[in-house]
Amino acid sequence: MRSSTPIAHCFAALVLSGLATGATNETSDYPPTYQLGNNTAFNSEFIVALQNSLSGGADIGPVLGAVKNIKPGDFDSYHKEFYKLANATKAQAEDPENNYDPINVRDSWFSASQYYRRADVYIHRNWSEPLIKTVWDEQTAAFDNAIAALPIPGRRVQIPSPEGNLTVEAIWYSASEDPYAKLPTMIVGNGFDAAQEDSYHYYCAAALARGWNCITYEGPGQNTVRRTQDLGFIHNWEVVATPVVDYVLSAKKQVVDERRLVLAGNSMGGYLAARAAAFEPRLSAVILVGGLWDLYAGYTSQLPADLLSIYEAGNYTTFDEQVLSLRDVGPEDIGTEAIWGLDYGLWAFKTHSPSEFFNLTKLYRIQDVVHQIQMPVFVGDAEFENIFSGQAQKVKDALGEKSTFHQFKGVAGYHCQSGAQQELARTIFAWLNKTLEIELPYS
Ligand SMILES: *[C@@H]1O[C@H](CO)[C@@H](O)[C@H](O)[C@H]1NC(C)=O
Ligand SMILES: *[C@@H]1O[C@H](CO)[C@@H](O)[C@H](O)[C@H]1NC(C)=O
Ligand SMILES: *[C@@H]1O[C@H](CO)[C@@H](O)[C@H](O)[C@H]1NC(C)=O
Ligand SMILES: *[C@@H]1O[C@H](CO)[C@@H](O)[C@H](O)[C@H]1NC(C)=O
Ligand SMILES: *[C@@H]1O[C@H](CO)[C@@H](O)[C@H](O)[C@H]1NC(C)=O
Ligand SMILES: *[C@@H]1O[C@H](CO)[C@@H](O)[C@H](O)[C@H]1NC(C)=O
Ligand SMILES: *[C@@H]1O[C@H](CO)[C@@H](O)[C@H](O)[C@H]1NC(C)=O
Ligand SMILES: CC(=O)N[C@H]1CO[C@H](CO)[C@@H](O)[C@@H]1O
Repeated sequence: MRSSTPIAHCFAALVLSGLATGATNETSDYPPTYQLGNNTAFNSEFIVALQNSLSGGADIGPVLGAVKNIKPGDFDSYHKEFYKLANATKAQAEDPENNYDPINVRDSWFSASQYYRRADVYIHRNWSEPLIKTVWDEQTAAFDNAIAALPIPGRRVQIPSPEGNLTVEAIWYSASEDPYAKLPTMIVGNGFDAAQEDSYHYYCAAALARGWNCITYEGPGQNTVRRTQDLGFIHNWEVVATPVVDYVLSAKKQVVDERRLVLAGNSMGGYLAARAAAFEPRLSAVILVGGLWDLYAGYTSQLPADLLSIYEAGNYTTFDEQVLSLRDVGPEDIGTEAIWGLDYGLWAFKTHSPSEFFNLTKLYRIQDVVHQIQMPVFVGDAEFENIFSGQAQKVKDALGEKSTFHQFKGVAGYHCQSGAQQELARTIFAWLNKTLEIELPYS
C-alpha cells in the first residue's frame, strides 16, 4: 500500500490522482496538518468524517474509534468500520430515551446519516453491489429524520427539468417562520462525489445560522439522481440549476430576497455552478470552491505520460486495458486515490470505459461560456490544490473585474478547504456581506 499523492481529495473531484508520478511537493512544509495514518486518501476521508461535527453530523471519539480499526488502504475494512459505526449510532437514535428533545433527535440522526455516507465511499467498483442502494437508503432515511427535527424542518423537493428530461432532487431549508420574510438565499451544489446531505453540513448550517435560507440540489451523476434516475454526469448544468432558480423564485417567492440569491458550487461543483451561472442572469452572486477551468486538463495532468500518450494517440482499447489492469492490481500499484477515482468516476459518469470517461470530461470547459457570466463571483483557490492547480487563477483572469480571488493557505489550503470549514464559511459570508451589502440583522 502506498499513498502516491500529497493532496487530500476531501469530498472531491480527484480522479486517478494516485497515478500521478511527480505530484509530491518536497520543498515546503507539507503536509501542513497532522495525518491520521499513512494513507493520504483515507486521511482525507477521516477529516471529512470529523469535520461534520461542526454542525452536529459527527462525534469525534466514535470517528477516531472507527479510524483506529481501519486497515490503511483496505476498502473493505473502511466500509465495514463506518457501516458498524453508522448502525450503532442509528441504534442510539432509535432509543426512545435518546429522543426526549429534538436536539438529540437531529444530532444522532445527522451523525448516523453521515457515517452511512462514509460507508458508501469505497463500494462503487461493482455497480450491482446491493450495498450501493441499501447503505444509501439508510443515509437518506437517517437524514430525513434529522432535518424533520430542525427548528424549522427541512423539506425534500423534486423539481422537474423539462429541458434536461430529468427531475432535480433538492432539499429546502427556511431560515425564518415568517411567511413574508424576504431573506437572502443560497443555492448549493456539490460536485463529483459529495451528496447534498454533505452540503447541508458544509454550507447550509452556516447559512441558516446567519439568517440565510438554503437549498441544496443534485443532478445527473450525483448520488440521488445517479441512483434513482440512472443518469450519469452531464456538462450542460444549466438544465439542472435553472429549474432550481425557477423554483426558488416561484414557490418560495414570498420568503426569498431576489436581490440576494447566490449559487455556490463545491469541488467539481466549481465547474457546474460557473457553467449554470453563464445561463442564469437572475443570480446575484456566485461562489466557486474552487474555480475550475477545464476538467479534462485537470484529470489528465494526473496521468503518467506514457498512459496519456496512448490515450492521445487514439489507442483507446489499449488505454482501457492498461488502466483496468492497473485497477486489478489494487492500491499497491497505483494508490488508493487512483483506485477510488476510477471506481467512482466510471460509476458517476456511467461508463465502463476509462477512455470514454476522459472523452466525456472534455466537455467540461468553462472557457466556452465564461464571458456570459454577469454577476460577482468569489473564486476560491487552495494553496495545495494539485489536480486543478492554477485553474482558479484562469477563471479569475477570464472574469476580470467580476471576480474576487481568494487563495486559502496553509492549514486551510487543501482542496475545498477540507478540515477548515469554519474558515471557509467565515470567508464566504464576509465576502457576501460586502458584495451584496446586506443590512439585515443576523439571526
Ligand atoms: C511547493 O509548495 C510551495 C509552498 O506552497 C510552493 O511555493 C511551490 O510552488 C510548490 N512547488 C511545487 C512543485 O508544487
Ligand atoms: C502504514 O501503516 C500500517 C499500519 O497502520 C503499516 O502496516 C504499513 O506498513 C504502513 N505502510 C507504509 C507504506 O508505511
Ligand atoms: C449494519 O446493519 C445492516 C442492517 O441491519 C446489516 O445488514 C449490516 O450487516 C450491518 N453492518 C455491520 C458492519 O454491522
Ligand atoms: C457484483 O455484485 C453482484 C451482486 O452481489 C455479484 O453477483 C457479482 O458477481 C459481482 N461482480 C463481480 C465482478 O464481482
Ligand atoms: C426522457 O427520459 C426517459 C426516462 O429516463 C426516457 O425513457 C426518454 O427516452 C427520455 N426522452 C428523451 C426525449 O430523451
Ligand atoms: C496501441 O498501443 C499498443 C501498446 O502500447 C501498441 O502495441 C499498439 O501498436 C498501439 N496501436 C496503435 C494503433 O497505435
Ligand atoms: C473517444 O473519443 C474518440 C474521438 O472522438 C472516439 O473515436 C472514441 O470511440 C471514444 N471512445 C469511447 C470509448 O467512447
Ligand atoms: C459583519 C459585517 O461585516 N457586517 C456588515 C454587513 O453589511 C452591512 C451593510 O453593508 C454592514 O453595515 C455590516 O457591518
